[in-house]
Amino acid sequence: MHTSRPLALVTLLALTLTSCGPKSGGGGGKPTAEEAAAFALRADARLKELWVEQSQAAWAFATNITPETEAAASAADEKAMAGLTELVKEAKRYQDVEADETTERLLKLLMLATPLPAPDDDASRKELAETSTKLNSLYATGKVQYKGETLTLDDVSERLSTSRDYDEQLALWEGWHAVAPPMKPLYTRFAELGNQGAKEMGFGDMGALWRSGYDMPPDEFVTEMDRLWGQVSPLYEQLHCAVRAELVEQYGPEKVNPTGPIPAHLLGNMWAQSWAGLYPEMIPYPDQPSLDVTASLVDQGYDAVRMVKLAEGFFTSLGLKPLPDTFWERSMLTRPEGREVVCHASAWDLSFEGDVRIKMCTRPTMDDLITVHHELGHDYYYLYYYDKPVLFQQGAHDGFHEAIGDTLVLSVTPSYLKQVGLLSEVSDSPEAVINDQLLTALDRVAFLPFGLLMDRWRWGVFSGETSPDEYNAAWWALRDQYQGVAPASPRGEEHFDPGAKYHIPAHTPYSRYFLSMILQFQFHKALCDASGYEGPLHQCSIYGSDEAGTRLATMLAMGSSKPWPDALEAMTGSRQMDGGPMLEYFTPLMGYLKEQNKDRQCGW
Ligand code: X8Z
Ligand code: ZN
Repeated sequence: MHTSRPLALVTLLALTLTSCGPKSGGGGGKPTAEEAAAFALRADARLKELWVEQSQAAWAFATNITPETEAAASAADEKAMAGLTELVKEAKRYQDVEADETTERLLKLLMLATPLPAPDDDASRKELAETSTKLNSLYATGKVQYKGETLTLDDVSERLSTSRDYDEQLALWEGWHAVAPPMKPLYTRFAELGNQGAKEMGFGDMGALWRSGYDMPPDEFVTEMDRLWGQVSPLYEQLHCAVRAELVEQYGPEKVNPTGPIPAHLLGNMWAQSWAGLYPEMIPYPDQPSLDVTASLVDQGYDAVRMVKLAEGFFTSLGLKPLPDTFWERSMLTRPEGREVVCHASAWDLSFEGDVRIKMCTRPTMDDLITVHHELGHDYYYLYYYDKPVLFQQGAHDGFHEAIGDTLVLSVTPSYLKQVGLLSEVSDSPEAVINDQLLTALDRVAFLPFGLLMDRWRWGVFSGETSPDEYNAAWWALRDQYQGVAPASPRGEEHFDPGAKYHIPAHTPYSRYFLSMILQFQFHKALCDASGYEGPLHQCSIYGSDEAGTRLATMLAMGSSKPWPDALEAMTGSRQMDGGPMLEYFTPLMGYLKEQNKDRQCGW
C-alpha cells in the first residue's frame, strides 16, 4: 500500500462533483474538453474516498491479522476495485476528447491506477479480493519449525545471515520455502482473475498493464530493462565470481561448483537478493577499521525509535521538514507481542493528506537501519506531494519512489557514521575504500538480477507463456540465467518457490526495485553536484546540504504529474535512465574485483 493524495483542489471538487457529475456523451454528442476535465477531477476525488477507506482497512489488517480484519480488508478492496472499474468504464467516453494536458494525464493514470484490476462481475471481484488477502495472510503468518522451535521469517532470516553451517542454512531455507506450496492453487486462480480484469480494460494481460506504467510503449520497457541490465551486469559477474570463489573455499568444491551457479541458501539471505551477510568473510582488508554498524547499534542500545530518529535527522539536515507527530503516534516500529502482523516493511499515507507512517519489525542491525531510511524515503515523497490530486500522488514512476531513501543511504559514509557515533575510527585509505565499496556492492550490486527476474517470471505467468505446471521450473531457469544461483537439490512443481518471496503473494510489482538501484546512483551524483561536491562519487555525502535538499524536494513535489523524464531532468539534467553513475561509483571496486578474479573462470 503506497500511494497518497492531495488536497484543497480535490476537497473542493468533491463538493461540487459528487455522484451526479456531468454524464457527457449520453446524449450522443461528443463530450467536451471541459466535461473531460470535470470528470477527471471527480474521478480523482472518488478514488481518494475509496483509497482512504481501503488503506484504513489494510492498515488494521497488516497490524493485527484476525479473521475479522482479514474480512474487512478484503471487503474494502472489493469496494475499491468496483469503484475503480466504474470510473474506468466512464473514462472510456472521454478517450477521444482533446483535453488539456493535466486532464489527459489524470485519465491515463486512472487506467494504470491498480496493479490488480478486477473483472466486472460481483462474484469474480469478491473471489479476487478474498484470494488476494488470503495470499497475504499465508505469507505473513508463515512459520518454520526448527529444532523444536517455532520461528518467524525475521528469526529465520537472522539465523540464515549469520550461520555458516551448510546443513543448517539448507534446513532454514527449505523450512521457509515450505510456507509457499499452499499458495500455488490460489495464485493460479488469482492470476486468471487479474488477467481477466486487465483484458476487460483493454490490456493484453496483467503484465502488459504493469509494463504500461513507464511513459513508453510496454514493449520498449522490456528493451529498456535489458539495456540497463547490459550496462551493469559486468559488475555483477565480477562480484559473483569473487563471492563464489570464497564459498568454494569455505564449503569445498563438492558443495559449491567452482564454475557453476551458487547454491541459493549460502548467500546469507533467503532469496539471495542481498549478500551483505557474507561481508565478514569477504572483507578485502581485515586490518582496516571496522564498518560493523550492527555491533555499534547493539552496544549503544539503539532501539527502533532511535534508529528512525537518526534517519529522520538525515532528511532534516537537507532542510526537509520533520516527520509529523502523528507519524510517531501511529507507526508500528517493532513486531508486537501476542498478535500476527505483516512484518515486511512498508510506508503509508492513510489519508493522502500527510497521515504518514511506517510499519516495520525493526531490529538493531545495519540492514534494518538501511531499511528505515528506505521507508522514510517513501514517507517524504508522500509529504511533499500530498497537495496534488491522488492520481498524481505517486512517484514519477515507481522506481523513483523506491530510490529516495536509498539515495540518502549512499551518503551514509563511514565519515558520517563516525560523526553520529556509530563508528569509532575511519580511514580514507584505498584499502578502506575497497572495504566500504564491497559492503555496499554485496547489498546493491548483488540485488540487480533478482530485481530484474521477479517480474520476468510474472510476465511469463500472466501472458500464459508459463503455465502452472511450469511455475517452479521457470522460476529456477530465471534464477540460473540472471543470478547464477541454483537450489541445493531439484525443486519440482510440488514446490512454489516464487511464493516464498513477499512481493509475489502481496502482488507488488518488482521492476521498480531494479530501476531504483540504477536511479539512486544517478540521483546521488546529481545531488552531490548540486551540493557543490567535487571529488570521487563514492566519497560524497550530501548530509547537511540545503542545495541538495531543495533539488530533491522539487522532484518529490512533482509526484507523477509529469512524465518521468521531466522529473528525472529536474533532478539530474538528463532524460534517460543510465547505469553509468553506478559504474562510476564502483570504479575502485571493479578494479579490485578484476584483479582478484584474473586467474578465475567467471560465469556459470
Ligand atoms: O520491499 C522492499 C521494501 C519495501 S518497498 C522493504 N524492498 C525490496 C525487498 O525487500 O525485496 C526494498 C529492497 C527490495
Ligand atoms: Zn520501498
